[in-house]
Amino acid sequence: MYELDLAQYKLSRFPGSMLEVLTYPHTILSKKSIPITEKDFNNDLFELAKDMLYTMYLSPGVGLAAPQVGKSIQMFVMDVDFNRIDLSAPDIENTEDTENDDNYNNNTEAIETAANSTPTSPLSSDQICTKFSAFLAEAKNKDKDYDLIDHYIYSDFAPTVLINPAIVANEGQIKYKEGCLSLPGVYEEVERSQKVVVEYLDLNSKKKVLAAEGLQAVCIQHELDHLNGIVLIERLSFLKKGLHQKRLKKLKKQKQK
Ligand code: QAP
Ligand code: CO
Repeated sequence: MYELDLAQYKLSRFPGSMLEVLTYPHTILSKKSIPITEKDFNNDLFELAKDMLYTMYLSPGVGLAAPQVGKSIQMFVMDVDFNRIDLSAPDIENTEDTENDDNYNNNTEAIETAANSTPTSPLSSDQICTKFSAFLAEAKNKDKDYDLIDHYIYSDFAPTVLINPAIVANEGQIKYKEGCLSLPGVYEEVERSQKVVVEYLDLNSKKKVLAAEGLQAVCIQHELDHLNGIVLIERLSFLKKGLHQKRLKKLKKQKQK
């Protein structure tokens, strides 16, 4: 049995290593990925899922599909509400989980901020130590699973691995500003279903059904698109697509220099 549950994440560095994320326009990103068969459920698949989760958490992202790391197979990982606290950044308002709607907005903002920010007033190592001690005391008090990597504390993990996923029902509409690790700097509103029911296999080849709404539903549809060779940019207007293509081309040229 492959256990990729919270037990692995508790009080130890979470497992895995960083994979290279392919960026648009890479040919693999436009290919339809192939279903995973019974013989593929082995340790290699488990290791890949582990590394994909690790890469997703550290990026940080909320979802990552196998084609994004160069594997054209029908698998993606997601976790839409883990916590990541930057110890080296001055305290920002700690928004508690209130209404779901607020939550979605906070999450994309958090992704956006983390991606674009260069800390302006980094704390001294002493201050970081003090902050970490305070967190540690609170975490132990609440019996909370957490992990410390660099200057970040990660907690509230709910890693999910979806294999051969298929949406079997959907309902409503939601507009959400999406990003993608394969499209650096693209944050655009896309319309999707507000609720979806997805059937998939877990890492033990066990059939699962998940009913999701809001951010999680958006994530499932975004990642399923990847498995079908559709990148977020394809869902934008002709004009926006052109602008982003131009910008991404420039970015790639700059990186090569
Ligand atoms: C897809 O995307 C998604 O450009 C997952 O510099 C997006 O995790 C599902 C990210 C929105 C639901 C809602 C993007 C991180 C992360 C960047 C991501 C970046 C750093 C994207
Ligand atoms: Co994506």
